[in-house]
Amino acid sequence: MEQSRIAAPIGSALDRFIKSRQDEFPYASGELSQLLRDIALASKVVNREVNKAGLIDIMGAMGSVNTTGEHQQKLDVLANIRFSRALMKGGEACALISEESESYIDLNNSGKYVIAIDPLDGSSNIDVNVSIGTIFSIYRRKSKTGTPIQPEDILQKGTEQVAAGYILYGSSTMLVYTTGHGVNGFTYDPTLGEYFLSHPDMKIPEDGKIYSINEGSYNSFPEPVKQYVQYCKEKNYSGRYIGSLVADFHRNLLKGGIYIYPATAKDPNGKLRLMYECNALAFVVEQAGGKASDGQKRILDIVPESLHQRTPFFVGSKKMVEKAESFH
Ligand code: P6P
Repeated sequence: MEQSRIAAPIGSALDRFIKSRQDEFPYASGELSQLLRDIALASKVVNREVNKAGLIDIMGAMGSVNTTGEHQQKLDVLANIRFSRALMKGGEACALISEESESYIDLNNSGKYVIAIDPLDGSSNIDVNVSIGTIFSIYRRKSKTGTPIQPEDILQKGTEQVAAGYILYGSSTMLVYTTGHGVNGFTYDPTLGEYFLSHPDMKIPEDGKIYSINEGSYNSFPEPVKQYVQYCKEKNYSGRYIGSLVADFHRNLLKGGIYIYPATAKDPNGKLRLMYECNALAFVVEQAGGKASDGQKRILDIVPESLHQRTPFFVGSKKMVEKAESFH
């Protein structure tokens, strides 16, 4: 019989919390715990740079574009370097999939885990001081450790995630993650350089009255999406769209709501990427009692065919996602 877990008290430091939950990780002898610590450490460095963005000349686009054609802001590049370095030095991850890298990065070590990451999502908001975020997924490698990375290590569907989460660099910085045993949120105290448990066992309200979608693309939405948007208007729901996925997702997680990035004329498969944006948030939202689909199919069941593949994304309160799906 599973030992009833004593809830960690609010204010527990992240390190202590991770250690106290280590027994939840099957056959992990501390590597996954260390990996979560490596990610948290990198986020503290990125947080410092995000908060200084206005002071040091790292604002604004770096001129280059990333693998998916989006203008790279300097902080994107810095965040990618910070997370890659932390994971490489940490030694627990053998490969890294990143929005900022065309193909996966072989970290040349015998780590048991593969990380998929969007180092800084919503970075076009940096210059206007809007919240931005990091999104990450953790998978176990399928092939034998110490052998060359195989395609089956890299293109894994969302149900294979062993952990996932995000960091929100907002009015306060928060780390929210799951290892498949619920969702816990930690708030960063920069004066102590530590994350503390502030939102234990997070659950998304089953229903809500907030819908997040870029209605500027309304004319090119698929018919079912147009019908759902009209439905939201008839119900007098609130439209809330920050233009930063992690910020919209986090607000909806706390208050109830739905975020939709559907197929549009510009992005016929949707704009968001399966491997390092949608899968992680789909895992978190399901663990919090919510739902995530492409409008019809469960996100976590989508078998990836390429690293940067996009998917329409409907994520949030279970009843709201189901209502949106009912128009399809
Ligand atoms: P649009 C940011 O580029 C992002 O990936 C998400 O963070 C955000 O929700 C979305 O794209 C905004 O896209 O087309 O509405 O500006």
